[in-house]
Amino acid sequence: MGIIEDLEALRAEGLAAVGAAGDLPALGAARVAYLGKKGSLTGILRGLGALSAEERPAAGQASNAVRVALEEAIAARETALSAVELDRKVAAEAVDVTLPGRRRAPGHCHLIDRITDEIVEIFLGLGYRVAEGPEVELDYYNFTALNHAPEHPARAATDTFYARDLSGEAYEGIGLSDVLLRTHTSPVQVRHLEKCPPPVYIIAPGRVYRRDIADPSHLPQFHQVEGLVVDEGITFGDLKGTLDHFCKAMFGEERRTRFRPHYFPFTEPSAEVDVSCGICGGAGCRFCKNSGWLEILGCGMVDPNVFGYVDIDTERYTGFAFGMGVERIAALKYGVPDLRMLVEGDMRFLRQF
Ligand code: 2U9
Repeated sequence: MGIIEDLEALRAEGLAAVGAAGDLPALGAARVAYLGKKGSLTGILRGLGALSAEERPAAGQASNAVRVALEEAIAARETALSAVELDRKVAAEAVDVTLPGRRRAPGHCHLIDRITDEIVEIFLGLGYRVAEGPEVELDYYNFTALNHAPEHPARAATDTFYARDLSGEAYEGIGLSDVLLRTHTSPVQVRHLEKCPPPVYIIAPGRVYRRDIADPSHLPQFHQVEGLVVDEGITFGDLKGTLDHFCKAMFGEERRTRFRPHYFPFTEPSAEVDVSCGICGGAGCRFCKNSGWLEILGCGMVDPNVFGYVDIDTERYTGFAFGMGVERIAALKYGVPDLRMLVEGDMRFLRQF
């Protein structure tokens, strides 16, 4: 067979291979096989040298024509395959904008902060102001000025977190540091009375610390809201009316209150306040341990000894104070069986509020 026939066979075979290439890599392989350095066309061209001078121009032209035909076919096939490839990629990467999104629960205020705000709002509505103070306190403001005797059990290192005294000068009163983590927000109010003369109507929300082991009804860190009123002519009747209003605003207008005698170092007389059970309406049920009542706060008339520490004239002024634990109020309002659930950070629990 002559070289012209070889070239025509190669053209037909090459065009068929180009047409059969299903993707760009296959097309690349066909290009190498027919036009590459070791390809079929190059092989035939090497044979040109053996031809006579008359035969050579026609064979040269024919081989050029085959090369051009194959290059054009490859270029056209490349364009077509690229378009197919692009279509395939676009289809594979397509985003279905009609699919529903993944829902994320939005964050929100912790139950304890929300209840604190609710309590504070009720007293702001009565004209009280918010007072704040340090969580790291002096023994004087936390205990002494609040009429705690030096041997009062709350001062024991087993009940209160004391800062370690690095100076080596032990505090006389208790043989420890006089710096501690406040056990109530009452020192905020002592500091307020030192600075501001009556009339005083303040509410003191904040975090407090007691050396308790966490159990269903105790946490070593919890939150209180305390209130203090000092003015001329303040009576126990004002205290009862104020806290009855608070309980109705907080728990519902149908709720009743009762005051039981109690003892606190800083108030005299003192009382604990119960609110009628919201589950049974006071008839008695498991929630209120069959008593019909739930204990929610403590209160009393400010002890004159406390006024002595802050130089308030006890002939002219009287006052009342009260305090409540926010975790306990939250637990009562929402039926939380264990205070530890409020601080464990389990989202399945916290999301409910
Ligand atoms: C001053 C004078 C008196 C604050 C008061 C209570 C009663 C009280 C407890 C409730 C539950 C603390 O969280 S709890 O354990 N508190 O019962 N607190 S009267 O009396 C004051 C405060 C400041 C100057």
